[in-house]
Amino acid sequence: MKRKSLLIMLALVLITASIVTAAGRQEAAGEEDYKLVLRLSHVFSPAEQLTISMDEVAASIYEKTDGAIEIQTFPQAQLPAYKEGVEQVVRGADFISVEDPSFIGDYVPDFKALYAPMLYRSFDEYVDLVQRDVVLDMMAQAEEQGIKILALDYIYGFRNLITDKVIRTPADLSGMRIRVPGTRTYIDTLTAMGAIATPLPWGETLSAVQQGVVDGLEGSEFTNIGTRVYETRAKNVATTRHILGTCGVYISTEVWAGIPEHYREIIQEEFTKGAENMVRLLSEQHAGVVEELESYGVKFNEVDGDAFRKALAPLYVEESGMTPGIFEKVFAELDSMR
Ligand code: X3X
Repeated sequence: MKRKSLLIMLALVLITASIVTAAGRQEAAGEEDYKLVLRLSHVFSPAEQLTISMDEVAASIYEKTDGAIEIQTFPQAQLPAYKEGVEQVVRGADFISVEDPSFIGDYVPDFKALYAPMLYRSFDEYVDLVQRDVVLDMMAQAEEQGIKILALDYIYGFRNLITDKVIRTPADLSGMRIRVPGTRTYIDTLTAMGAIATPLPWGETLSAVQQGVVDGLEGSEFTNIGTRVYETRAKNVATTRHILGTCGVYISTEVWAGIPEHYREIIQEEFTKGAENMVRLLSEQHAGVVEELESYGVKFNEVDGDAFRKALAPLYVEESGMTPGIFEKVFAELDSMR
């Protein structure tokens, strides 16, 4: 009897082992056959580091997955971008949207606290903050809305005012039409700063400046040099540093879940490395870019920072849908770094 029981147990072990092996082989076979093409959309120009970084990350992912994950990159809003790009993600398209976190604010209002004006003194503070629980909680909320966030720190520089007129105080902005991207964060920020916030897609911006449709725009030195804003009549930069320009990388949670786990690990790792590289590069390049802009006749003008901070203070109030105390939590984390 004992011998018979042992034989039955041995048979069961062998059957289980063969099932597991077959499943493993099937999964491996599945991965061998697995192929996914993702279209990645953003608004940046070919000469901007964001564009270069996205192309490098896509190439690295393609190589490390032996071609299983092909990310086709589309700069300059060739595909749906801004709000429409994020909508593609939420709809579950095979699509990656690269926009600043204010565009996620429509789905998770707390992101308006992350991307609020005059919060950060350095790139490093923001990079540190997005790894802390207060932001990880925001990212979890985004996943509940169908948005998997692969990165938040593709920083392209502090946004300053870029105008034909010299600006030093909020009063100097009175009556001035300043182009902004089309989210409440930008509109509310430039309005509080004293301007007439004028939403336009980037593709219409420089012609609007040249034709006098707007009196200026705002953007970083990397925006200025990469899109040749310095060739327009907007030669005065008011160093407000009112918003830290940064992009996130967003993919549908449904699409993400369908990708085999070890490909997901490669994708996540490469986007993380890409952001680290871009922050390092821009930190190294900033002084040289300022010098180059000055050689093109761009003037950098100091501003009354206290006056602008006072003008922006009313914006640090929770809107409907925001977590109670979210601004206090963000301020507390930043204070802990200083
Ligand atoms: O959503 C990504 C950016 O925040 C959009 O900023 P925008 O529309 O001022 O474009 C920045 C330029 O550098 C694009 O070339």
